[in-house]
Amino acid sequence: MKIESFFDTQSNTFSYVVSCEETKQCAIIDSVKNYDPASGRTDTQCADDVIEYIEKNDFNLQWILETHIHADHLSAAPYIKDKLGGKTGIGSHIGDIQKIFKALLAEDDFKTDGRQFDHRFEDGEKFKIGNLNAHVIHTPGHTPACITFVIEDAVFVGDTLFMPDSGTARCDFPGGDAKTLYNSIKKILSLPEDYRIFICHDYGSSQRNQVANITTVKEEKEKNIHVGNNICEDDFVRMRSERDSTLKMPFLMIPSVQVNMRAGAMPPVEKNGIRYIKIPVDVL
Ligand SMILES: N[C@@H](CCC(=O)N[C@@H](CS)C(=O)NCC(=O)O)C(=O)O
Ligand SMILES: [Fe+2]
Repeated sequence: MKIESFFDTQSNTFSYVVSCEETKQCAIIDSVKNYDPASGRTDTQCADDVIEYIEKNDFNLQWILETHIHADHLSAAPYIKDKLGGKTGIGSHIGDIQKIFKALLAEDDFKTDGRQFDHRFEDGEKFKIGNLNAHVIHTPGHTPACITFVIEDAVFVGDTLFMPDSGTARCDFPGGDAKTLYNSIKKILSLPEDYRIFICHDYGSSQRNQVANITTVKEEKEKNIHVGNNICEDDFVRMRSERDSTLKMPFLMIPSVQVNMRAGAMPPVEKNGIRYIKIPVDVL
């Protein structure tokens, strides 16, 4: 198994390509399409870097996976699928979050059964990337539909855990819940201690100048500033709620959710042939 990391400096997101060296099959986890809300223009540089890596290595793209409906960047899934093929996949609770944003955005025709994605992964579902063994753990809390991919000894936790010195993800998005996140994190921390954890965002920390993205179950268990050292549920929920009340909405929250709930597709064209992203006023 080979794992390549890609970092988007606009949203501080790590995307991954996980490949099976025997079969040359691969999966992308959490791709990024850049977006400038001032001009409404998208940019595919991040996704192109991933595509170039896959093509250069002669890999065949089997899966385009999302750990959750991201609220801080647009997914590049349809762009990548168009170039390389592959099946898109997300957690089976996707409908819960689609319903929330359908109501918020008054998208009457939008279907909330997750059909926009090729596959919806159930909790515990097993799948393959070439000869690599993978399975899914339902890890809600940051959003109701978050999942973690365990691929051999590599754990792609999305936004549940961050690096040990950075803690955990926020729980104040619609449908988020700190108690639920605490219990999801417990599931991740019960994996073997030597399993590697690959995180989805890093915003740096006071203790290091550079971003980082790889740790282990053991390190998170011992050193994570929000959940390490057996912090109890009540203390976690109190800390998380206090911290969340200080955080601003992500810069790209509104564009991200309405594109990502469509598996990365833009909203449908209007009569003039143009696609629009809506902004709900005085709601969020
Ligand atoms: N400043 C970033 C914040 C992004 C953000 O809120 N990230 C979420 C994950 S999608 C989070 O959990 N952040 C935790 C934190 O900022 O402490 C932005 O505007 O994009
Ligand atoms: Fe997130």
